Amino acid sequence: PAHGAPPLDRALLRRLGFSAATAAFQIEGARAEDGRSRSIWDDFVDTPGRVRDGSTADPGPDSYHRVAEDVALLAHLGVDQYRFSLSWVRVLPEGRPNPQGLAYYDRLVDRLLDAGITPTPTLYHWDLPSRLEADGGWLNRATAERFAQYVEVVADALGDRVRHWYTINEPVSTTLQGYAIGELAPGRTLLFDALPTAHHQLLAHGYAVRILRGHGATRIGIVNNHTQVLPASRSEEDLQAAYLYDLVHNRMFADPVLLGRYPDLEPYVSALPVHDGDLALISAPCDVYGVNYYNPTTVAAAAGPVPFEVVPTPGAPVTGFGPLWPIVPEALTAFLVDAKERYGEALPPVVIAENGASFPEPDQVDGPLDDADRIDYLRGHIGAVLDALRAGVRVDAYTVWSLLDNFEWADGYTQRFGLVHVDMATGRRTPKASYAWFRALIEEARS
Ligand code: GBH
Repeated sequence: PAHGAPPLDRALLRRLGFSAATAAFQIEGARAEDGRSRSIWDDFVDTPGRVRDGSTADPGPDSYHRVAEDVALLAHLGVDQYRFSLSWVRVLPEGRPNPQGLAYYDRLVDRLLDAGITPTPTLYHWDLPSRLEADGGWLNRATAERFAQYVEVVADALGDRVRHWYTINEPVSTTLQGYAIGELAPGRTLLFDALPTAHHQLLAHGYAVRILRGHGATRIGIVNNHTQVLPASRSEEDLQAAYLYDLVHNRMFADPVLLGRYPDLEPYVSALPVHDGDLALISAPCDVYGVNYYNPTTVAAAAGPVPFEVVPTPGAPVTGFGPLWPIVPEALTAFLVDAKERYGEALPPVVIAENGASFPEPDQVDGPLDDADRIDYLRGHIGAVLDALRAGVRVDAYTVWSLLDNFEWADGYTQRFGLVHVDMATGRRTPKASYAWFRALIEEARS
């Protein structure tokens, strides 16, 4: 309960940096402005039937035109860092640098620095240029090389002021939901044939690390989406299914980065297009390891081409996404403790790069929304991070998804994650009760 829970331990809270996150396509709007070209998400939202409410992310929160307002919200919140993403199609719309697109990120970075907030941009949060998808997208190794060219441009433009970078956001979501089952852009349904997209995204990460190091970056990390996997029962079939799901969802993306090898997942791993030297590049040391964490996943055996299925977690309350989004803060502690045990010294300090929840909320408000359920969720999960600290896991920072209500991909505006409510018709921002709560928490940690 929002008002009855024990207070969080201040000595431990002091050890964390605090941050809030967004992503370019989800907040910027202005899809056709200043020379921006099209990404796979433009194609996805312009295809009827793909997005639940038919929305197109434009104007959405319209952050392209509201830099000052967004930075003021961050400054008042008191965060140390702001995690946003850079739009590849603004920066290199036709494969050549676009000064107007770069100028937007210049303004944002300068305003953040003026406000004493560390910019921690993500290089890639799902908006692949359409022209690259036409050549196979992440199925094509050349996309990783194109990505390296984009990173050079960004690092040249911002590297004098930006030292902290995230490379790729949730490659697992792109592989599984984008290319395997088609719920996200580019909407392909290749099932296990999607796995080369995992390797090529990890390769892109490796190129980025090398380039950013050459530009003086001091804090680099990938951002993986992790979940604690729970078998639906103790039956041999369900245990096997849960093991496989953990390999595909968690370890396929963590092991190569942290250990320099893929997990044993035959016959799929030997089919990966790995060239000599790739794994050395992919596993070059990073300074932090970004973890997005939302919920545990209960997995049962299934018949069919994919031998597992996700099922509801018994006894757990759920978020606005429904039964497959259970709220179990202890599962975050368990995941972090397991990761420490599995990876040992190979695991750099963890940054929780996203954590948050959507609940049914109105499109319009006339004052601060009393989102007590979000406060409970955040308090529970920050408490779970403190428990991980107690257990000796190195956690560096905690990031809320999200600063603002925004375009929630295939769910459009039907799911709202913000600390700040956004009226999508007018762009008007109204901080929710959770914003005031998070602000007070940061203030307490700093007092
Ligand atoms: C993260 O994705 C993303 O990094 C962020 O952009 C996103 O807004 C946030 O989390 C919240 O979703 O049909 O039940 O699968 C996590 C992966 C992909 C999970 C979309 C939810 C759709 C709901 N998300 N998915 S469901």
